[in-house]
Amino acid sequence: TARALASRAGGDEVRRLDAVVVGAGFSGLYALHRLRELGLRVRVLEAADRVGGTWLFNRYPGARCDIESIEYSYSFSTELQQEWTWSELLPGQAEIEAYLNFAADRLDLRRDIQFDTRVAAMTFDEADQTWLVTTEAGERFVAPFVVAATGILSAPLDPGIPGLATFRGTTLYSNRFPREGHDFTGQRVAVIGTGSTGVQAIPVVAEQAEHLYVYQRSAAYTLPSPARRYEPGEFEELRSRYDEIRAAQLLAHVGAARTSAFSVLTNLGGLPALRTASREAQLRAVEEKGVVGALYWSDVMFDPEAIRMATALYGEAVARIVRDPETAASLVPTYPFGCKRPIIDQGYYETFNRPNVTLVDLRKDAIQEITPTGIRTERAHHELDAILFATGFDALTGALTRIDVRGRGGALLRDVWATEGPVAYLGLQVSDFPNLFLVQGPGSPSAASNFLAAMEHHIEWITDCVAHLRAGGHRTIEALPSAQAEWIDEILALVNGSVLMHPDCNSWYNGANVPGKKRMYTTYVAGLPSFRQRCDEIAAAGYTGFKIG
Ligand code: FAD
Ligand code: N01
Repeated sequence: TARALASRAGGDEVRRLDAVVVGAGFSGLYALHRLRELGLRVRVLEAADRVGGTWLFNRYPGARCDIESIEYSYSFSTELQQEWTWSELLPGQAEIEAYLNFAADRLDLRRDIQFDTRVAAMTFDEADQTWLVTTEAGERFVAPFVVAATGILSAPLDPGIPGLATFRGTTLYSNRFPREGHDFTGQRVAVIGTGSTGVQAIPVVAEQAEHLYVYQRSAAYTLPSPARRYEPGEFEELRSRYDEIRAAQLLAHVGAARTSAFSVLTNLGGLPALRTASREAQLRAVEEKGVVGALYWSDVMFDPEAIRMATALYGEAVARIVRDPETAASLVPTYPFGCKRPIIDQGYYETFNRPNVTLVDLRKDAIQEITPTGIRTERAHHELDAILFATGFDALTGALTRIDVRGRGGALLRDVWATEGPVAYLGLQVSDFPNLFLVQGPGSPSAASNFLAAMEHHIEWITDCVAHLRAGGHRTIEALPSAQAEWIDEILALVNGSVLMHPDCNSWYNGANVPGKKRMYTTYVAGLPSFRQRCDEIAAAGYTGFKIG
C-alpha cells in the first residue's frame, strides 16, 4: 500500500502532500492557486518543461483563440485582470502563452510546479485512502486528493498513415510544433487535416510555401473570424469595465457560447426557419452575411430537411468565393452543420484561389502511403519537403487513459471508459475513483462552452469540496454509480434528436475520430449557467449523488 511504501522508503522516496495536481495549463495553475489558498501542501506535476499546456504545444502558424481575450482569461483575480494588457480581440497563441507565464509569476506558482515530470500511474490505496502518484522517472507522491488538470485536447492522435516513418523531409505536428517555429518559404508542403487547426494554419502556410497541398478527408464548415488588433484605448476601456462585462456576458460573438451551447448556432444570424424561408430570403441572407447566412437559421440544429437545405445553401455561398467549381464542390461538407465545434477562419476559402494551393479531396482520392519523398494517393504522388499533421486529439479521455489510473478494487479507468464510454458525474468524478477530480471531464460543458469560464467554476467547486471535507473531518468523496448513470442519461436526453446525434457526425465530440474508441456524446449542452447552478445546488444540498466517507 502507499502507507507501507512511504514507511519503507523512510519518508524520502515517497513524498507526502495534501494534493497533487497533474498539468500546468490554465486549469492546473488555477487549481494550484486555490488549493494553496486553503493552506494545502500541493505539487503540480507537468510533463512539459514550462507552463502553458494547449498554448505551449499548439504553436503552429495561425494558432489563435476563437473567444475574445477579455473572456478567455482568468476572471478570479483583479490584479491579473488589471495588470495584463491584451493587444488583440482574439488572442494568438504567443500572447496566451505569455499571459500564462505572467499569471504563473504574478501568483508565484512556479515554486510548486515540477516540470519535465510525466505521471505514469495513479493508484488509490483503499486502506490509506490516498492516491499514490508515480512518475515515468519512478518518483512517487502520496496525497489524499488528486486534481487531473490533464487537458481535454492534450493527447495527440497518431495519424496512422503507412510509411510515415520513411519520409525524409520535415514532419511537423500542429500539437507539438517546434519551439523555434518552421519557415515554409520555398517548400512544397502538405497539410493533412482540415479541422479548426488545419483551417487556421492553411492560409498562413499558403503565403509562405512554394506549393501547398491540402489533404482533406472531411470538409469543414468555417465562419469568418472577427480577429483584429484592439484600437488604441479600446482594451483599456474594456478593462475598466471587466467585472461588468463578465457579469453581463455582453460579448455577442462566439464567446457567447458561455451562456448556452446552442446560442452560438442560433443567436448569431438571428434568422427564422430555413425550411419555410423563400428562395429570395435565403439568397439575401447569403448575400448579406456570406457563409454565415447559409447556416444560422433557427431550425438547422433539429430539422433534417433544414439541415439538408443549409448544407446546399452553404455550397452556394462557398461557390461564390472559390473560383474552381470542382474545388468549391469538394469544400462542401457532407455532414450536418453544428455537429462539430464551429470553426473560425481568416481567408480560408480565398486561399483556394491561389495558384500555389491544391486541394486533394481524400473522399475521391484517398492517401495510400507516405513515401520517402512525398505522399501517394490513389491517383497521384506529390513530392514534398514538409508534412504538417493537423490531425487532432484523443479528446476528453485520452490524457487520462494514457495514465494507469486504478481506483477502488483495482478498477482501471482506461477499461471503465472503454466498456462504458466516457462516463463521469458532472464531469468531475468517475465512480470507483474517490478523491480524483477531473477538470471539465466527460459530462461537463467543456467543448460546448468558453472553456475558461467553465473551468474556473469547476476548480472553485473542487477546492470548495476539498475545504468542506477537511473541515468536516471527512476523508473521501466519490460519485455514486446511480448518480453518474442518471447524469449521463440527462446529457443524452438533451441532445437526442439534434444534429449532434446524427450518424454522419464523426468528431472528437463523440470519440468517432479515434479508431476503436467507444462512440458516445458526453458534453452538457444546456449552457454554463444552468450547469453551474446544478453543481452548486448539489454541493449546497450536501453533495447529492456523491458518497462522503
Ligand atoms: P491543457 O492546456 O491541455 O493542459 C494540460 C497539461 O497537462 C499539459 O501541459 C500537459 O503536458 C499536462 N499533462 C497531461 N498529461 C500529463 C501527464 N501524464 N503527466 C504530467 N503532465 C501531463 N478552448 C476555448 O474555450 N476556446 C478556444 O478558442 C480554444 N482554442 C483551442 C485551440 C487549440 C489548438 C486547442 C488544442 C484547444 C483549444 N481550446 C479552446 C481548448 C483548450 O484546450 C482549453 O481552452 C484550455 O487551454 C485547456 O487548459 P487545461 O489546463 O485544462 O489543459
Ligand atoms: O482536430 P480535429 P483539430 N488522414 O479533430 C483529419 C480546438 N481548437 O486539432 O474529420 C487524413 O477537429 C480529420 O478528418 P475527419 C477545437 O475545439 C480550437 O483541428 O476525421 N485526415 C480532421 O479534418 C477543435 O475542435 C481552435 O475526417 C485525417 C482533422 O484531421 C479541437 O481543438 C483552433 C486523419 C482533425 O480535426 C481539435 O481541432 C484549433 C488521417 N489519418 C483547435 N486523421 C480555435 O479555437 C485525422 N484527420 C480557433
